[in-house]
Amino acid sequence: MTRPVLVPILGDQLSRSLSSLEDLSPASTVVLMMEVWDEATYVKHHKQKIVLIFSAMRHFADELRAEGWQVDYIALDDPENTGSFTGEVARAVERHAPSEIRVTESGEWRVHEAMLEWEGRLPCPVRILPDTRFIATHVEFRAFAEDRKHLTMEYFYRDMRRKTGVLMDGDKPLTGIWNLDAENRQPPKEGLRAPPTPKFAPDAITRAVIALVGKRFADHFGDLEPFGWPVTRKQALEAADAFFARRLELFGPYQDAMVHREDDLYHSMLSTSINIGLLLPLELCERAEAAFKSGRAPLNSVEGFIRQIIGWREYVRGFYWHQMPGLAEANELGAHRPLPEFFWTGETDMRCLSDCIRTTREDAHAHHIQRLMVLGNFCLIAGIDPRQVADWYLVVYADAFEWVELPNVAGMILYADGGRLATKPYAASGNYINKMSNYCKGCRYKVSQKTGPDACPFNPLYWHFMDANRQRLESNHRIGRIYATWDRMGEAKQREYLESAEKFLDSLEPASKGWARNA
Ligand code: FAD
Ligand code: DLZ
Ligand code: SF4
Repeated sequence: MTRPVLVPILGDQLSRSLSSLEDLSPASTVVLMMEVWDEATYVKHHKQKIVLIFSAMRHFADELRAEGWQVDYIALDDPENTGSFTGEVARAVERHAPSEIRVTESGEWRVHEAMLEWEGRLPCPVRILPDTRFIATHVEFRAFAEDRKHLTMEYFYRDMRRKTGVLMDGDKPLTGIWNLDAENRQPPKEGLRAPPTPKFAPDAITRAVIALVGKRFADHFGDLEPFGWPVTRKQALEAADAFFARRLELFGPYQDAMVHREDDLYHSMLSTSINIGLLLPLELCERAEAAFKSGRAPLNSVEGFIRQIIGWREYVRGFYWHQMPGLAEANELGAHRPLPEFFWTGETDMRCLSDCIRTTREDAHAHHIQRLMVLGNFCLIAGIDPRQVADWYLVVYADAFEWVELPNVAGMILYADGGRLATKPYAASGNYINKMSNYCKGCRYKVSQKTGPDACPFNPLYWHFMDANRQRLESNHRIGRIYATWDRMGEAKQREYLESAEKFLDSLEPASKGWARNA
């Protein structure tokens, strides 16, 4: 009897076009899928994230079986389960005596390091294949990054447009313009409401996983139910259809808007499906392009959506692999304040933060501008320790995998990488939040007040941050000019700002241990 090829498929690799399955036939292959304790607890993921991954894995295994593949599926409560990928691959090698292990590279450094050791530990060859669901290869990103001090996403994005041909006319951008961001960024108009995002009622498989997670991960952050994320490709395609039909049109203009309790707005809500492999990034870009070409959506929205995916998403992935492992330790601004407890409980009078944390807890999701300009901006200007911030983001979002979370946290929001990813820190006072949201109207703090106990805390914190980091930021041409305004204020006003900020920071209760990682 010929020995089979063993193909481990991880929880974020649920695509039929996976490189490890290419050229293999069901008759000569054993697919291995593993629910393992280590992955579910290396940080204490939001309960809905675990439900999403386990349920999508179980559905994907059933789909493969229906196509004739042999799937060896290890459930979490299998009594023999060793709890780790390496342990389960070793057990599967004993069971199946494969001629070879073929695996698509992992998204995360931590797992990649473990995979590299398989070859030495196991009695068969291990082939690690590139993840061809991404558009840029590691080699292409390295070539782009070489000799550049700042990497500038925009130039990388143009390379990706050229490579894919999306929104291109030969080697020129369609209509002559690469980036239409200037037409977007509109504040929300009064009463802004978007068509709802489809939510999917749990079937028997998902209900069983919900029961398992409720029992085994009760101390993890977040609401377990209602759970409505797509867990199959069919459902993910339905969610994409709804986005293209009803929300893409206004995606661009309201991309940066925030409305109290209007959680999804015009965002696609597709990141979980893309990141675990139910949808492919390029197929979504091609559908967006088709919507423009057939007159169903304007270019500013279509280009904005495509830029998020073949621009930002690809760029942060390239950046992660280029900058690891150092990125996980980066703390260029020397920020050491502990994450406040209210990030876990949502109990704060700051209405913007409490709404963003509420949607995070309820849905394991917050949209980009909430993650960037409310939660992220707060962590930046309050000087919160980057490792604690990164843990929080990795725990709380259903779409969080380190390759995409860490560059956004260390690079985009915290400037912890010293400006390699973003050319300036995204620091802002309450004015920005007031302009782009309806949060401030109902807030106990006054956004127009600059200092004192009733002032919006973002106002003094902004100047406290600028003052504390003057040495590093003054020479930055995109932000350095702000110090002229600071200097013009005079010492008494400056002292008021700094004292207000210090008072607020002193009042923050540090997070208790145990939310993010097991002690
Ligand atoms: P849309 O607004 O509809 O955007 C479309 C798609 O573009 C997204 O689905 C996503 O695939 C991609 N995208 C948009 N912005 C980014 C970005 N900055 N980086 C990478 N991809 C992007 N996204 C994740 O997928 N996982 C994360 O762990 C994650 N952590 C983040 C942490 C911080 C601090 C910030 C500022 C952003 C983070 N993002 C992350 C990016 C972004 O916020 C989410 O992709 C987005 O909110 C998902 O919702 P959506 O699908 O409705 O996105
Ligand atoms: C996030 C996650 C969780 C919670 N559990 C599992 C699991 O039990 N089995 C699995 O194959 N994958 C899981 N994942 C996703 C992995 O963490 C992810 O595939 C790796 O980190 C590589 O990106
Ligand atoms: Fe947030 Fe300040 Fe506005 Fe309150 S006043 S919602 S704290 S920005």
